[in-house]
Amino acid sequence: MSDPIANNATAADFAKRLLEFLERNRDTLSPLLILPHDFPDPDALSAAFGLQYLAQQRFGIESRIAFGGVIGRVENRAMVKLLRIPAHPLHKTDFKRYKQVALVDTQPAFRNNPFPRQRRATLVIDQHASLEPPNAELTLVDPGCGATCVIVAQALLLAAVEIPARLATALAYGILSDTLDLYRATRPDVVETYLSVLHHSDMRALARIQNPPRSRSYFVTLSRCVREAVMRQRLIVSHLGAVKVPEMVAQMAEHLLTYDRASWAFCTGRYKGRLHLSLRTSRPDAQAGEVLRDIVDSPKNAGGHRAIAGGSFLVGTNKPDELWQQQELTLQSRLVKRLRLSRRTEFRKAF
Ligand SMILES: [Mn+2]
Repeated sequence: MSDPIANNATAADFAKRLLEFLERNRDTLSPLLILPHDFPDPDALSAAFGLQYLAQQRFGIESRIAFGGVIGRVENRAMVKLLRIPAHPLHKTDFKRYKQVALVDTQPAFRNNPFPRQRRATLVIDQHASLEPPNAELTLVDPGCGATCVIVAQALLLAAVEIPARLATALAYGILSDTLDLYRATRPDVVETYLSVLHHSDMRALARIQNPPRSRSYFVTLSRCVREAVMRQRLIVSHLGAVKVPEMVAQMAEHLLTYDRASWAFCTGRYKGRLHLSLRTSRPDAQAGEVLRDIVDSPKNAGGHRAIAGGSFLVGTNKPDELWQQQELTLQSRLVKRLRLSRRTEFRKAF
């Protein structure tokens, strides 16, 4: 057993542990399954991509990246395509075939991955505080690192392996997107890690990922979002109804939060029998993750950090519209109570 990692640790301290672990177990870790959370975001994808590269280059460990759900958001699809990230939809037999599983940007107990509940993971690398101690051989959870891929990037830098441009670009974008362009990077080592990988990045590719061409369905959803938006004090809410991809819900909440009269934005969207939720806030003292966990029936259905929270729960397929609406409005009124909005105010059309 190694010593616990100190409270004032940097991402490099976690990265050292990762390198030691890979070194010590290099003969037994192949083949490794690398599992990001469902509907992986840029941070999860780049952490997986970086871990795969590090394991292969430095330790000769072979691995496969597989995820639940789909990659929906346009930026994320552009990222996977342009940077040729070898991420595959999870196959039913993957958990049988792979004895070694590394979870990145998620944990065995989280509901946002299909990892079998009773099983012990090989490795957990994450930035989200644990609800319970993860069942894993090695746990690297650094809630202050801004993005999970910061730990992986640090490991690559420490191991002094050459970082190819497409990996460096993925890591840079992963850090940017999880920290709101470094706005939420509270530790100097996070910014330093970003600058180190940026140095190796393909700036043209990065710009193309950040401003991808958007489909018609994107604008259809955007217009519905704006039309349906209601506002009460500084809370703006929009129920999007059926969405093509669940990431759209988070993206619309982010859009709404840029409204100068809003400091909280909440969106819902219906996708394959589940209601997907996204909460965003610009209040520096807020805990969006806690707020969202408080308003859903089971706290396990939601998660997040200070400024960002998301979740989903099953409503059911072929359920009547009224049932969906009822769920949406229940969440909305619980949110009003939870944020202690004045009783003398009411929701009005936002635009
Ligand atoms: Mn993350």
